[in-house]
Amino acid sequence: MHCTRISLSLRHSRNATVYMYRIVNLPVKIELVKLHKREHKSEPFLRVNKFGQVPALCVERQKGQVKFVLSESSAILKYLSEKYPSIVSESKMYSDDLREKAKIWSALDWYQTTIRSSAAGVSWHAFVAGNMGGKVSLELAKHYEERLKMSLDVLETLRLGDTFPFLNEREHPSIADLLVIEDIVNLVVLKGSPFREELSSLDQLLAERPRVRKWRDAVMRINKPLWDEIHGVLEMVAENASKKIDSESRRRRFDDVASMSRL
Ligand SMILES: N[C@@H](CCC(=O)N[C@@H](CS)C(=O)NCC(=O)O)C(=O)O
Repeated sequence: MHCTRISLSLRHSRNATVYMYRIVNLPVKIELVKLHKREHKSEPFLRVNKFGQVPALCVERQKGQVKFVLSESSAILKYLSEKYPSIVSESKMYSDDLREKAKIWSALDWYQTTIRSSAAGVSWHAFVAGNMGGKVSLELAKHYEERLKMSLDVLETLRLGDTFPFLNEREHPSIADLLVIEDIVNLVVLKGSPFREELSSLDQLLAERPRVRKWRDAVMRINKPLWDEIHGVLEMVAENASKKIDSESRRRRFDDVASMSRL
């Protein structure tokens, strides 16, 4: 029996892989890994992926007998695109043409050292670290924000164009669009950051970069109900954190007024 199993987290930014499997309906079983419960560092998960990170693709020979494990989202997306060429060519998210494929790889490689490293740095230091038992840091969040803005400017002026909304001026989205967008839309968590007044919000970053905003909307529209289902969790986490900050600042204002009136 040959079965493909994928371990993924819906709480964090590797949603590109889930979006892709579900859009093209790949025969992959998706297992959620709860990072906040540190399941990615648990013995059973480390037996599958020794790097202790999501996503991890795991091909089992038969139940419990692992045949092949692959980490790194872009490698997983490329592997599955090559493995299921008919499915992927129907959705046009990959290509049989070497040059077109190389353009997709180029966008994926570019993303790792630009958008990924900066956007994940901002999200982590402004919000996620606080939820994972660590400390948030405005200084570090600002440092990564500078780099993020430079990367978004390259995306706006050089990687996207006006003819078609997708990367490499493609008429159809590719696996690169699905991955590159994720770290950008994950910036929604900045709503719930204690530094939200000091940092640019996702909406501000997109308002200043109309091509990036148009591209984000186009990737969402590939399958809007599915997009909402996959990204709803993060929106909810950010919204709840933001409400908590609002109510704490209302309570502080109330306490200040109460102590002034006692003077
Ligand atoms: N370069 C890797 C990054 C994977 C990654 O950073 N995954 C995060 C979730 S988005 C994770 O597993 N974090 C937990 C940890 O590093 O301990 C990829 O593209 O797959």
